[in-house]
Amino acid sequence: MKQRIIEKIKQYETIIIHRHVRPDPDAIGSQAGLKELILENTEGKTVLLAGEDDGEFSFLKKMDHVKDEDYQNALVIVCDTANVPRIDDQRYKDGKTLIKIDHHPEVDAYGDESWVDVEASSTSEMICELFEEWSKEGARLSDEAARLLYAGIVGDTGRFRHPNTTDRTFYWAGKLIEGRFSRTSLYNAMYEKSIDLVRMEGYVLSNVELMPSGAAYIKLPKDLLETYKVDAGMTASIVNSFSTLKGVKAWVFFVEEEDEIRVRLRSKGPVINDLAARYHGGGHPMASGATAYSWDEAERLLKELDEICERYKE
Ligand SMILES: [Mn+2]
Repeated sequence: MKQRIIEKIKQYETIIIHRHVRPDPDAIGSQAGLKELILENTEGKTVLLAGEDDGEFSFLKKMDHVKDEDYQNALVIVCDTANVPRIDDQRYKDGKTLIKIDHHPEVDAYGDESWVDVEASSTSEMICELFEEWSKEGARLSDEAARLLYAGIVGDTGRFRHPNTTDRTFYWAGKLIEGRFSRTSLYNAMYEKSIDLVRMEGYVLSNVELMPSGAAYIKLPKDLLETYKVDAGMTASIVNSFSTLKGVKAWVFFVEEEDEIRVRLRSKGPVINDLAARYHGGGHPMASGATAYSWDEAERLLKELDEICERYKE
């Protein structure tokens, strides 16, 4: 599969790389890291990054302006996205050939070629594996590619703490830090928080509820977010703020938006992506997202999470 993907990359003059909406460091890291890898090892290709520019992680890479006509005869590669509606920029289907590269459990099987590896910590780690295959023909990895892929791995493993971290992950982390980039600046940029968000985190820590089952939750209604001058998207960076709470097995953030409640689920044992899937979402077994359309629906989800934690045996 890796060889087939490399062959496709060599065949096409224009390559457009997509990733999921509301990108995280792995989405941008794998997308932009792949672009760097291609540019470093080929000549005369146009490689474009599609998707909306994201304020939070734009220090990783700015997106390109992709025109409709760019898709004619283009190879399109989608990174880190299990389901088609979550692909940022739905023109992904307008190219000549489509390739999926992802580490999430498969939701939509799309693409003329599809490489899904749920054992990989991150899509960025998969791009490292693609590089390894390509390096048999002498391919090289630039410092910038190393910085981007390292950011993706760090992001998806929660700085090598999550159980998706394997010996392969550490192997690649070791290889990537041979690149010349400042890990200190990268960490600072990835994890810095505004004073508003720090105060919001203070609220979360003071108001988290821990149920006897080991399920924990926090509700962040719209007016509260307004008081703290924090928007729903920003709460992603504080979702692990009480992960070290003694007795917690799985937890949920309910973040109210205009006409829906965004649900961020995390776990230290019980599998929660089936639950997320029942509430218009999905994701990894230990980290998922969902949507509730009312506080009643949010309550039902919480009750199910409570039962899942109750049943869970280590
Ligand atoms: Mn990922």
